[in-house]
Amino acid sequence: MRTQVGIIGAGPAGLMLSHLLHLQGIDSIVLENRSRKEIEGTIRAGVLEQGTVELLKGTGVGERLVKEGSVHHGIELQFNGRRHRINMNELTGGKSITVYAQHEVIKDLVASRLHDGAQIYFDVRDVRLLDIETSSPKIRFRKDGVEEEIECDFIAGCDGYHGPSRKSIPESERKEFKHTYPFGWLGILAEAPPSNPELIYSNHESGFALISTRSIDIQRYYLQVDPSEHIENWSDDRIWTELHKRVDLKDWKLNDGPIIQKNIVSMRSFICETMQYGRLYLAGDATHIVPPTGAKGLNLAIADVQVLSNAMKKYYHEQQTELLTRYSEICTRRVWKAQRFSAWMTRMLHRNFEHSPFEYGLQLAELDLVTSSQSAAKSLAEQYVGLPLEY
Ligand code: RFL
Ligand code: PHB
Repeated sequence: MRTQVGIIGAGPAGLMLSHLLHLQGIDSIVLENRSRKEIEGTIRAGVLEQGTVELLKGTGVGERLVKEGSVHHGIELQFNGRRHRINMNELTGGKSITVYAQHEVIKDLVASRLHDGAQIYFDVRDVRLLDIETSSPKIRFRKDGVEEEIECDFIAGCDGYHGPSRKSIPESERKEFKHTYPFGWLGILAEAPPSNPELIYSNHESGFALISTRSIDIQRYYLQVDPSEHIENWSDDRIWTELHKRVDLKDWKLNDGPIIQKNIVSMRSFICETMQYGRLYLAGDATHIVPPTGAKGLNLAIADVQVLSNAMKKYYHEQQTELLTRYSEICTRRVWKAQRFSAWMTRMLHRNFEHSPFEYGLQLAELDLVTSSQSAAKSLAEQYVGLPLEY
């Protein structure tokens, strides 16, 4: 087989890249080791930045997002038993975020790609990258027990943190930065009506809680737990008791209902520099992980492939290699800023049980500042709705 761009991974990064390249008349093949059903059913992100929404709408994959997504003009921060609204819309000159589940974005992208005749191979095995330092890199894999090979001009490694792409770059050529947080998130989906028109990020003495939504009858809630916790230790009753304790106010109670999904994720930051080597370009979680408190992971993945598809367009249509050469440099600037924001939000909102009362006092003062100073709130709002794509 031959294509222009071989894409490993059908997550938001890989599918969106394939879609953007198609719109530029550039051919790609996508390889995914899970089934279509699995990728369309994995529960993850919910918050889309303004720029991500505009890109999805502007490239013809935003129809359902417009109908079913929920546009939010603000978020609420809760601490010391009081709630404070950050009016993002006003603070950013009219910007907003949209709550629309990641697996719905995946469904929309897969449907659009298949409609446009794309080649997506699901359930592939044993994906290997070869000759990435040459001008004709190759991807070998097995499909239904048969060994296959794709020859291409470029490989895009969009295969998440555990995929093989990043590891194909010699260790001596990549610098990796890692940080682990002493926090985990227990996430649930519950059958209940929305509790609040906007997201609530709550800092409580017993730990952080986040109130998000999915639809008029499904809600998404998160609780800070120890990262070594096991989900079996969390009965539905225990989850509801803890959620109510961390978010209820005198005159406001969280809506609860049957829990239809629950799991625990740990939290870390990771950056791989470089994001490119030879003819291999990395994008999304394959090259950076952020803690979910800033809601940036999927948005960064989309920003990466926007830069990459533009660089490839310049290469194929104008024979210019400058943007391709600068891909890693352009993306890592944005990635570091998103890391900074996500780490800051994480530290400000979670309860660190190793902290002294003095450190906890500083944390509450930070929340007080962000919710009382317009310039501090503006900085949060600008980053939450998404910094502009600069290059
Ligand atoms: P993905 O989504 O991990 O996709 C990678 C794909 O590659 C496949 N793959 C392989 N394919 C072929 N061969 C191999 N050997 C392969 N190995 C792996 C995988 O099966 C998969 O389909 O990475 P991508 O595309 O870079 O997208 C990144 C996002 O998924 C991620 O950053 C977000 O989910 C992070 N995130 C959030 N991001 C936001 O922007 N806003 C949010 O509100 C938000 N909330 C969240 C989140 C992540 C969370 N978890 C579960 C960590 C909330 C949570 C709880
Ligand atoms: C979600 O709705 O899943 C969500 C919302 C905000 C975050 C992370 C996840 O910061």
